Amino acid sequence: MAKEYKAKDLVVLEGLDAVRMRPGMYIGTTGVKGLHHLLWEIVDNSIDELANGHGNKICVTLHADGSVSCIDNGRGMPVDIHPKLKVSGVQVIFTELHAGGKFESNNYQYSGGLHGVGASVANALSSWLEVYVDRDGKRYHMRFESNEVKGHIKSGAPVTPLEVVGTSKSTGSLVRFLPDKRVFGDATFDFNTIALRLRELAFLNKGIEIILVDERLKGQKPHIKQFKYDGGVSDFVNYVNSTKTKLFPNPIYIKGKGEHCELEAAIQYTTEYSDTILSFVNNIPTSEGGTHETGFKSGLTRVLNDLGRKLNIIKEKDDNLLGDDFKEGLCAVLSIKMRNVQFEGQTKTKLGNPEIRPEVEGIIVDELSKALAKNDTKKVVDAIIKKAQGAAKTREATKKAKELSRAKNSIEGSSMLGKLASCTSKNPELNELFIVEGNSAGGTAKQGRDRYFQSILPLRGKPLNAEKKRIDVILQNEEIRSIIATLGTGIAENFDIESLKYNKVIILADADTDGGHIQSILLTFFYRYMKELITTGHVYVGMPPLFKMEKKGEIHYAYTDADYLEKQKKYGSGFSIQRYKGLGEMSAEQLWETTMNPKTRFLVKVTIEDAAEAEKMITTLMGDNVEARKAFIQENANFNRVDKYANIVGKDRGEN
Ligand code: 0RA
Repeated sequence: MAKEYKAKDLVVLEGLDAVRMRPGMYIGTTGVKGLHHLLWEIVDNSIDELANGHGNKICVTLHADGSVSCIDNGRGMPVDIHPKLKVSGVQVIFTELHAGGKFESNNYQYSGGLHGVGASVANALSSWLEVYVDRDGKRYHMRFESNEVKGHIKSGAPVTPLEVVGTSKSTGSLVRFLPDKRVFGDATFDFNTIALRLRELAFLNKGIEIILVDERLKGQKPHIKQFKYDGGVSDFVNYVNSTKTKLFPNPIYIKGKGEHCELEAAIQYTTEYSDTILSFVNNIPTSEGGTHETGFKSGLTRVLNDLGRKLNIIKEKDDNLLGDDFKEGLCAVLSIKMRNVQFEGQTKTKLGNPEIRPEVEGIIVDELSKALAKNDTKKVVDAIIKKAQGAAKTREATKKAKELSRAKNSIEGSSMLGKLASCTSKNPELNELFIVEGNSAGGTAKQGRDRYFQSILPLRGKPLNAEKKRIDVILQNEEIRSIIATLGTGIAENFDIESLKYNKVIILADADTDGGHIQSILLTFFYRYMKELITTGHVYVGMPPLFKMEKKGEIHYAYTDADYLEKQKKYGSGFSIQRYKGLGEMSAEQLWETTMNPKTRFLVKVTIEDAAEAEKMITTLMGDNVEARKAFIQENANFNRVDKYANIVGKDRGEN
């Protein structure tokens, strides 16, 4: 019996060793993103417990030693012996790999979790992990460690059994773990990233209180944020719209249930032209939409057209309004809970389950009709339909503007191309386009480039926020027009990758907040109107250095703060240091050497995830309020630069 137990144990541990062998397969990357993934797996378990009605409070703490803990006041993880695996529930949770869903139990109706690999992945990739469980009047404890045994690392092995270490009057679970430096290097938890996700979870699970504590600040009080939203998805919509002008005071709230899913949604309209639909499946953001979003939109369109006719706001002679017309100014949060989720799409953030589309449409039709049938909602219906009618009117104008722009695209050297410094080569496979922030930096880049294959397009001011305007307005923006004309591909439905005139489109902006903002705006524009340019791998971000270190003719450039500290260690003291505040401070030769020469520069290839993230940031956080945007940028001043650096080390350097 004892032998058999050991054998089983071994199989389990081999599972965790497999995670360590190929972390990427389980958590995507071993960079900052992967590190946070460990925490999400742990937090998701607590959310599941609370969302199913057990408990109401979670506290996440970033400890000074680099570990992180998550406490909840749920029932406490199961401590009894698992009938098949013959070890405690706690041990199962942290040593068994779960392929989607929860381990063989119907205890939870639905459960979240990013990829359903479960908490065991956090254990596998940690130096140590400790669990405390309060339940049945007792306090239980168990500890796991990853130690080197005969030259290889045994991942997440129990080093103490699950044992009673005290008593307790309450119930709950505490998990604390230290991500392993041998896996994640120097990556650290980011307060803002975690706060953003915890806030999202608090919106999606109304009434649950989530607290985030950062104890890592030397000599300072811990940094604490608390999230609790009794209004749930409605509070979420109000938050997204906090700086916008609303068409009616309170979001429309919808709740319903079908054969395959449960649904909650909140809907509001603003005077904006863009739409923000934030959809979620089991608390996971579905940025690429999917069948639930499609069902939602058709339900919304159907109900509003019907009501418009009934109330004679849409006249008999007029056509029905289109789904796109009802999208203008729409802000909605759609959250569904379901089993057997199928994710699809480029970033696996698109719901694929076909049965969900008609089911969501049906729920929306029923529940939205009910919500809008009340007397006091006449004004609401009126406002929404008038807004959509405005959108329909510009639809025709938009069509014309597009045709116009397409015609102009084909005119080589039109007035819009005045600022472009073209390269001499006519070979699109070889040519590079640098989109450079600011006229003066543009000038330097023109002098510094290899004019045979590098073209420079300087951008004067900030190109306008692609999110804020209708497509016809965007097309009238000088900066955007010149980009479209320069690339030669057209946009939106007319986009044609075959006509692309450059192999690499490189965004070159200062490494400061404004530069980061311009970068986000350009990525949002590409994401929205030239998606294929990104998916086919043509978009890059250039990385100018932050520091120049010089000693008696010996020169080194450092590209991040960490890089600088490293080089200081490596090359010793006595260097004079120049900190570059912008591209404009570099000479043409320096810019070529550090940022443009394919042999020595750093380039980051933009992925569809990067662009989606930029878009999400612009859509959900920036809107059109300048103050809110500034505050956000201040808070996130480094704009992923360190992340980006992590992406390129040893990969894209000198690549051409
Ligand atoms: C009782 C039964 C089950 C889970 C839990 C309690 C529980 C798990 C966690 C994880 C973090 N905090 C927790 N609190 C309670 C089994 C449920 C299932 O897997 O279906």
